[in-house]
Amino acid sequence: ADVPALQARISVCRACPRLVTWREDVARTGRRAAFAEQPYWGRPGPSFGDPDAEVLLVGLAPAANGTNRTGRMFTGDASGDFLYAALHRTGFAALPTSVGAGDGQRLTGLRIVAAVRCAPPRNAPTPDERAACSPWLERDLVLAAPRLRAVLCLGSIGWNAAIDAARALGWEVPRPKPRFGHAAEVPLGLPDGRVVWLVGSYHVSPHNTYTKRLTPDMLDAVLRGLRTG
Ligand code: DU
Ligand code: SF4
Repeated sequence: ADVPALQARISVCRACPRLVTWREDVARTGRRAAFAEQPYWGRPGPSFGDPDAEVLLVGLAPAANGTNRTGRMFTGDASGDFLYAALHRTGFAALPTSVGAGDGQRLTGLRIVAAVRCAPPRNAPTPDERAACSPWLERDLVLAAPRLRAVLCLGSIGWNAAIDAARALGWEVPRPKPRFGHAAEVPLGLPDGRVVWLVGSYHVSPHNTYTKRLTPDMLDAVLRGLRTG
């Protein structure tokens, strides 16, 4: 199956009862006042970006009023504003902003996925929910694998999800388990002998960006490193 077909299957997944309830409740009755007149996506977030990407970016999970509203990864909240501006500065995104379907945004060389595809309460998926969503990440990794050079993980949950998915696929992950850190780089061995780099970055959430734990320059440096290989 190709990338759009996989995303179509993901976007109707109902494997996690708590998250199905939450994503649909927010969409029906929990809409933020500023968006009260908008239809909400209310489903798992499909990947967004270049189907032939050499870089896969792994986020944590959709935000209740962000991706769960717009249906596009990192779109409609402060995290996404910070990320797409950086993707545009570093040549991965056609536009510095991402609004939603029809805005003309386009990524080249990079595709965005998530460790968990449904918005979780308090942005905190349970271990069971992370495990339930891992097979979708594994399939996205398999589809990307022929051209893949790097997997950029935003935050430790994305980092751990990528390691778990890689191990489940039989990709070689160094032992002991590599620790997440900003600009951490770890080689993953694919069954065909190629190396794919696992790269870490602090997450683009306001918690990190407002406090300047993650600055635009820090994220740009990681993204530029991916462009040049
Ligand atoms: O219709 P389409 O050109 O396949 O694009 C669908 C969707 O995916 C659109 O919102 C742009 C995005 N996309 C992208 O970001 N980068 C690509 O290389 C191809 C599609
Ligand atoms: Fe399915 Fe993942 Fe959503 Fe759970 S979080 S319902 S596995 S798409």
